[in-house]
Amino acid sequence: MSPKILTIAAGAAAAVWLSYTPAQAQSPLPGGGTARAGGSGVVQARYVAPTTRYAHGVLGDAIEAGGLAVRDASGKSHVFMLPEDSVFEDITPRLADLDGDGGAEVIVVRSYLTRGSALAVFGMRGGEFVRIAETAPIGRSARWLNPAAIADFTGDGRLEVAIVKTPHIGGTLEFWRLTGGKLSRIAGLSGFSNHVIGSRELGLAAVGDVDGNGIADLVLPAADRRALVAVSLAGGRARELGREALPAPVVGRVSVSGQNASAILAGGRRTSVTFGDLRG
Ligand SMILES: [Ca+2]
Ligand SMILES: [Ca+2]
Ligand SMILES: [Ca+2]
Repeated sequence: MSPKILTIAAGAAAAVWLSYTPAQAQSPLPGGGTARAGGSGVVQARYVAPTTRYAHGVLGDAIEAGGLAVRDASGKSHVFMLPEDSVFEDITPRLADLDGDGGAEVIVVRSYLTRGSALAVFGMRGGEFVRIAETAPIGRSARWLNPAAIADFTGDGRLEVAIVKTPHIGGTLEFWRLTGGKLSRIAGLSGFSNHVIGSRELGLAAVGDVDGNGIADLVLPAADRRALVAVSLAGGRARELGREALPAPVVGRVSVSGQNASAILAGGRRTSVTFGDLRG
């Protein structure tokens, strides 16, 4: 068996695949997961080609991924190998149809060794697996971002990607959309965190309709993780809907149902809060 393992994006930074054997390119990231979706685009994605070339380790070890392996709707496999200047600093890629063409794109965290993390989108274009768009990196080494959720937060029927930049040092919540093959920032709010440094748990945020207006809202911890905050992006305007204090910092998964949210706190217990008086 000799699967075709590499597609190089036209116009993207040169992939350095000659320094990797096919076996390395198919070796999964330790502890990484596989994302799956239906539709006509990418249907399966995981990180591969573990590397220690970025000594950062916010995800509990200094082993990150040098490649992104996917399967497309026709059953073909592709691997995108990053050049030596960057890694995928993440655990499981996310699949979502960001441009509404019926096929999922892959949403990933790409960290540059000297410039920190960027949000990047890969996907199928003309039968090739390519990098579609990427934000500018944060600008310094060891500055990371954690995607919070992907949903239609504006209410226009298209998906937005919510991320928290630098969640360990006073994070900024930002909403991004893919339009015309580019990522554009819709809005941002400072004062959030959705990760505990060194933890493998990335899910400290959840989507629900907290104010009952039919549009998805995001619930995530405040910067000190001692409160849960509900944020709306209805109509493209980011605003805080409510904030509920907690007896200990959030360390685990957040969930939302209507006005109620819950989270795992330090010490291991799950605590619930209710965002009051938000429903008209
Ligand atoms: Ca798509
Ligand atoms: Ca939208
Ligand atoms: Ca809502």
